[in-house]
Amino acid sequence: MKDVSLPPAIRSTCPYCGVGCGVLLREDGQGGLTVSGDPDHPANFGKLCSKGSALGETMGVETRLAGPRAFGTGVTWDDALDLVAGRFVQTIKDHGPDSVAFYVSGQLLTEDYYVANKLMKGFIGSANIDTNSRLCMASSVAGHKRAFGTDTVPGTYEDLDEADLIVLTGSNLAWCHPILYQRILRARETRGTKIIVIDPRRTASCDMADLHLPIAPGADVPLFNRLLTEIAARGAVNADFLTNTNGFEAALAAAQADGAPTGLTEDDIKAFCDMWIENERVVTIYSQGVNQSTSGADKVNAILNCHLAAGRIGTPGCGPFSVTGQPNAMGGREVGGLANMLACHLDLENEAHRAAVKTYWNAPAVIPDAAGLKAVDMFNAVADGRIKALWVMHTNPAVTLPEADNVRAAIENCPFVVVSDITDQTDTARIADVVLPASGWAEKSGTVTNTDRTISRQRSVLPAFGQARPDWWHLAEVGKRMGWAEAFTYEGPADIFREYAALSQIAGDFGKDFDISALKDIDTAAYDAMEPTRWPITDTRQGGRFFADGAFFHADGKAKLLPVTHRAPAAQPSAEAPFILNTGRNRDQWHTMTRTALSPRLSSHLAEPYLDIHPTDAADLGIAAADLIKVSSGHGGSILRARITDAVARGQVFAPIHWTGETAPSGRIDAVITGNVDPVSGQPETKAMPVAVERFDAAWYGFAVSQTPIRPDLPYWAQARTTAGVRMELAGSTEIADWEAYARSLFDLPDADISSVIDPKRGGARIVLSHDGQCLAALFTSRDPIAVSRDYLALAVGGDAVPMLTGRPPVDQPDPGPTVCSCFNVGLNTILAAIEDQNLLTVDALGAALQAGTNCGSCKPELTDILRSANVKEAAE
Ligand SMILES: Nc1nc2c(c(=O)[nH]1)N[C@H]1C(S)=C(S)[C@@H](COP(=O)(O)OP(=O)(O)OC[C@H]3O[C@@H](n4cnc5c(=O)[nH]c(N)nc54)[C@H](O)[C@@H]3O)O[C@H]1N2
Ligand SMILES: Nc1nc2c(c(=O)[nH]1)N[C@H]1C(S)=C(S)[C@@H](COP(=O)(O)OP(=O)(O)OC[C@H]3O[C@@H](n4cnc5c(=O)[nH]c(N)nc54)[C@H](O)[C@@H]3O)O[C@H]1N2
Ligand code: SF4
Ligand SMILES: [Mo]
Repeated sequence: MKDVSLPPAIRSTCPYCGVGCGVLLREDGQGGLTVSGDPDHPANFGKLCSKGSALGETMGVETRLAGPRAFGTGVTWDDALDLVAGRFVQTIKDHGPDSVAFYVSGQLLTEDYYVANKLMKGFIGSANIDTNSRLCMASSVAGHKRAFGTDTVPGTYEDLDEADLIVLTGSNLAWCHPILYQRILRARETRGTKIIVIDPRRTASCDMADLHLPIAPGADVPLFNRLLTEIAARGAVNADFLTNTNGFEAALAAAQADGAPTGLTEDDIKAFCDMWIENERVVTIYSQGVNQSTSGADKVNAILNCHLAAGRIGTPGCGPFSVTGQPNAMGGREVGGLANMLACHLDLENEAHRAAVKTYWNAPAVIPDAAGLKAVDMFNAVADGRIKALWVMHTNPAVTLPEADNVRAAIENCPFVVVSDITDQTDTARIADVVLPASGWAEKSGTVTNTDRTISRQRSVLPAFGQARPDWWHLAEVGKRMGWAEAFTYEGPADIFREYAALSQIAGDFGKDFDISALKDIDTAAYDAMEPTRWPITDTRQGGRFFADGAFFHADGKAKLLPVTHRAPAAQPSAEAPFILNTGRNRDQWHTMTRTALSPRLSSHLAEPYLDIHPTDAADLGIAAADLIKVSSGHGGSILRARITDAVARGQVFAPIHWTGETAPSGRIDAVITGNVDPVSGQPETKAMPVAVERFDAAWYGFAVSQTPIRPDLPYWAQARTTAGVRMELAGSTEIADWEAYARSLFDLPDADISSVIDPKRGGARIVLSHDGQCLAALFTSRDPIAVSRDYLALAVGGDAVPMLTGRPPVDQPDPGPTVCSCFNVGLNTILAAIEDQNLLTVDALGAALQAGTNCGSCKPELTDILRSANVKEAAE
């Protein structure tokens, strides 16, 4: 029976990755949300991954910014907006339009993004608007444009259901697009789809793969060149389809001449080519292992060359498939949010396009005819004083750009910096002059476009937090105050969307692919009710795949195969920096963690920053498990926890990107990475950085739990939320004479009751601070990496102080161990015990026994791994 007391669910879209899953949201009556998957959304049919399932826990009242702030104090909206508009106007007057810049984000809604682009390119008259998509999708955009004459993802998600072979290259889909990965696994079960993973690391995505190719970092071009050579040699070229293309001969000649080493065995390469050529229906999915490279655009074209040559594009189960990272990475490309695009896939360099857009916007400024500053250059220009006023929206560049410490210093020294964010507790917001409170995703309305061109609505379900306002409103209010009231007066997002859809008709009339003009007269009620819908959306065309008909978007209507050959990563290992640092994502965290770190269960999957290093390398460097490691380059260093694993090859190390000044100041991995960019796309190389690696010699190591967050002054600390407060890893480089006094000042608890066991000889201490017998905080230290029952202690704070002093759970209270399944909160120790007690052999059996892995399925690869090693151990015993 239906529960009539529940408010109706509102359909919206998950604000994290580019899969673009539909969610059903309900107010829980306590200022929060309940979240479930939308069974009717074509991206996910009701399923959600661990991050999507935990959305309700990440609303973060305690970290939200409630009102505008300027120069460290709260101000009214009017004052804040006047200040921003005034400073931008003055800077432009004194130094010209190119002295200001916007740095925006693929997480903005299309309506926000559209207004930002219009304000900068049409009214300020500069192309200095770039986005974090430069760090993410730029190489794919460049590759698509070179091959297709347009930035189009040809295929749809249905292709994943209908393929015979799926190749993942530079994509850890199992962790980064989990719902698509689950979709592929279903295809594998139902129709036997084969999976190949090309990745220097063995990732969770390799778990179910038929073949893992541990490619040398940066060697995708020679591998796909080899494939193209084989396609030609084995008669797999589609001669009919080739008539729709140019450049095949030159591309093939370049491929044949390449021959650069790939780091793979001849058997592996042959197996790859055999499977690719023998399976007619093949989808090649690619992501940051391809894009984030100084040869990123060439890698994309090497992949596209193969699909074009074989004519495997735009038909069911076939095609190259660039998966987008952020929820609206695609929408940002459509509105022209990048410094080298105009709007609606129109081109800055094209005079007719510029004139049409200028007329349509009734724009006063001369629209620039050349690209503005791309992200890395933009922050170089901030550093050297060319940019004097900067507005950062919905992104955290002081953490996520290469040379992050230099970027942070540049922002600090810039004469005027505005940040629009939901919180002011970020590395970037902390150093801004003005911080404007943005409405969070569940409080605002608009549209996003996902990886397969499906436009979905985000709908507001909660009232705005404090005085927060949507990002488009920040921009429009500033635009009005800069003197352009008419152009920036919008009632709401529906107004903006209509204007945008009408502009897309102009693009369509120029022969562009991006055309949603059938929606240009949509009324606000229909906009509010809009179902997920895939573009193009015109009077004659709705959704579908591109290019099967051989019609491309270069002037002659043909596609282009490009001659590309291997270029090694820009920086090469040397005696000073012999290791190659690769970076990427964790399953349960989103980028700089401003939202996901608020969820205790997401935070317990991997609770601190780490460096994966091969056992032989670790042994050579005298690094033991759980030691700390220092990685460094010429301009920065990071201290991270050692994870010794043969998932990385010798000579390579891997670190996650998520930790910041808020959560682990030494874990800011982009401080180590140099801003070398792809010459075509401007995308920085963040996956192949030569670094020095050494053991970090700490005087002591510690683990702490506390009811309230703290910010210690130590060379290493990492903090994660728990349901009881926070848990922290610590390391110090000076000897502590009085541990009790140290603990009191660390937790700022001068008057708490204290009990302790001190072992000065071993540099060890166990200290519990309490009030009325209830633990407020506890600290455990040792000269060596500390062994205590972390997951027990993390939950015990706030409870009875006495048993905690041992650092071990009482016998009747088992320690669950680190979380593996975050949906049902199942820990490693619980899983190991169940495997042993109940003799479990399969992931399904584990699911039946503990529920682990039965909701989103994101932890299934780890469960397989645990089963494998547990059963191997048993066999050996
Ligand atoms: N959980 C989670 N999911 C996310 C995000 C998140 O923060 N957390 N972020 C979203 C965003 S914005 C993005 S862009 C996507 C990114 O999604 P992915 O691109 O899948 O993720 P990454 O971990 O950055 O990198 C993918 C893989 O590239 C491999 N790689 C490195 N160098 C090479 C190489 O030279 N060749 C090849 N073939 N592979 C290489 C790395 O080892 C890594 O496993 O994820 C999205 N989804
Ligand atoms: N070394 C290395 N560096 C990388 C990468 C890598 O793989 N390796 N990946 C790169 C990639 S692909 C990406 S996409 C970037 C991501 O990097 P960023 O975009 O810098 O990271 P986020 O944490 O997503 O930043 C989003 C910010 O927006 C805020 N926010 C949340 N909701 C709203 C809202 O509604 N409005 C506003 N105005 N703000 C909001 C959040 O609090 C947060 O501060 O990192 C890049 N950097
Ligand atoms: S796969 Fe997960 S993070 Fe991505 S959109 Fe779906 S629920 Fe959100
Ligand atoms: Mo991204």
